[in-house]
Amino acid sequence: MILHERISALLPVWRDRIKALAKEHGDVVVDTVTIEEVLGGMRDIKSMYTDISSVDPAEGIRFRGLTINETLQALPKARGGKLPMVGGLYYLLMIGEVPSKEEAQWVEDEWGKRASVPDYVFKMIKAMPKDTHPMILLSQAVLALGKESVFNKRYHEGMKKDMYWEAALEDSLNLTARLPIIAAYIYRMKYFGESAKPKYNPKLDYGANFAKMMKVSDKKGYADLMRLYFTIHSDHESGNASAHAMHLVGSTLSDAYFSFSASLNALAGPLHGLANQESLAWLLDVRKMFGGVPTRENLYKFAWDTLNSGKVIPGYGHGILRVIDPRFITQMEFAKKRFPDDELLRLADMVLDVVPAVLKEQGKAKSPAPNVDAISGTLQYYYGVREFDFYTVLFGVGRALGVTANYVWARGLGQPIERPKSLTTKMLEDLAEKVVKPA
Ligand code: CMX
Repeated sequence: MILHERISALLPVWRDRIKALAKEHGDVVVDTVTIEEVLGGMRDIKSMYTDISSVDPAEGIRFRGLTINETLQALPKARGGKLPMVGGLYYLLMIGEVPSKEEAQWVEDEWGKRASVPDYVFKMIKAMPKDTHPMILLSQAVLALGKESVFNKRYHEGMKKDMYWEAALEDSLNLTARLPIIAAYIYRMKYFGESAKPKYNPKLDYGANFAKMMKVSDKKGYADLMRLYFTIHSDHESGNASAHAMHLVGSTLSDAYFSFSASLNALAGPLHGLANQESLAWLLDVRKMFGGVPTRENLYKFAWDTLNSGKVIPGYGHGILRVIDPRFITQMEFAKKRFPDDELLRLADMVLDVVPAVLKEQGKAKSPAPNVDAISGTLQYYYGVREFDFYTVLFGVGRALGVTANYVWARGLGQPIERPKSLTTKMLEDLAEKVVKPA
C-alpha cells in the first residue's frame, strides 16, 4: 500500500507545520479584502491553501511545483505510448515527489484491482431518459456509488479524526478507478445504444484502458491523448469552482462521492468545464456558416456577432490566468505534431489569431487569451468523439485526480468546515461611508 505508507509518514511533519503556522503566525495579515473583491465573486482573495498545485497568473499551472512540460518529462512513460502513465501523475499529486516506474505502476495496479462498478449504477444510468445530459448521468452515478463509501462506514463506526485521511484515500482510489468505466459506459450507452459493461483490463494503463473502453478510434494516439488530457485537466489549484465545491462539501465530512458529485455539478456550468462543449460547438457553427475555414474578416465579424448577442466566446478568458493557458499550448502542440492539416485545427488556430484581438477591442475581459477549453474538443473530434455534449465528462474524469488528492490531504491536515462570513449590502455601504467621511 505505497500511497498509504507514504502519506502516513508525511502527515506528522505537515501537521506540525500547519499547527506552528497557525500558532506562531496566526495574526499575520495575508491580504486586505476590498468591496470590489467581496462583490466580484471573491476573485483573487487569498483565503485557501493547498500544496497539490498552484497557478501563477503569468505562467499557469504547476503540479507539486512542476510545470506541465516538466511533469510530462519527469513522469514514467506508459508502455507502448509516448506520454506518462496517469498513475504516476496521481502519485505525484498525492505524495509531492516524482514516482519511480514501480511506484507509478503501483497506482495503476491498484486501479486495476478496484476497477469494478456495481450493477445498480449501470441500471440507474440506463433508466434515465435518453436526452439526459451526460454530466447529469455522471454526477448521479458518482452520488449513487456513495453507498460504497469506506469513509462513511468507518466514520459511523467511530473512526479517529487522525485516520480520516486513510478512509478518504480508500474512497479516492475506488472512485478514480471506477470513473473511466462509468464514463465509457455513458458514452457507449447514450450515443450507440450499447448496454454491455465496459471491461477494465488490469494489464493496460489508465489511458489505454479508457481508449479501449470508449471504442472510438482506430487512429493511433487516442490513448496518448487521454494520458495527456487527464494529466492537464487534473488540477488548477483550489479556488476554481469544481475544486472549491469538492473542498467545501468535503469540509463538512461528506464522503468523497458526495463531494465529487458536487464538484462535477460545478464543472457542468458553461463558465467552467462545460465551456469545452460550447467551444467546439462554436467552432462547428463557424465552419457551417462559412462552409470551412473562413476569411479572417468573416471570423472577426462572427466573433463580434457572438459578443453583440450577449454571449461570451467560449474557451477565452480566465478568472486568474493572464497569459495563454499552457494547457492550451500543450494540446495545440500535440495536435500540430499529429494532424497539422486537420480543418478544425486550422480553424482553431485562426480563432487564436482573431478572438483575442476582438476581446481586447471590446475591452471587458481581463484576459483575452485562450484557456484549456478552447482546443480540447478539437482533439477529441479528430479522434472520433464527435458528441460534444460528452466533453465535460472527460474533463470530470481528469479533474477527479486533483480534487481527490486535495480531499485526502484536507482530511489528513484536519482542515475545518469552511465557513466564510457574509455581510449585508447595508454593512458594506456603512463601511464605505466611514472611509469617505471618517468620524
Ligand atoms: N467572451 C466575452 N466576454 C468575456 C469573456 C469571453 N470569453 N471573458 C470575459 N468576458 C467578460 C465577462 O463576462 C465580464 O463581463 P461583465 O463585466 O459584463 O460581467 C468581463 O469580461 C470581465 O470578466 P473577467 O474579470 O475578465 O473574467 P471573470 O473572472 O469574470 O470570468 C471566465 C472568467 C472564464 C468565466 C470568463 O472569461 C468567461 O466567461 N469565458 C468564457 C467561458 C469559458 O471559456 N470558461 C472556461 C474557463 C476555464 C474553465 O474553468 O474550464
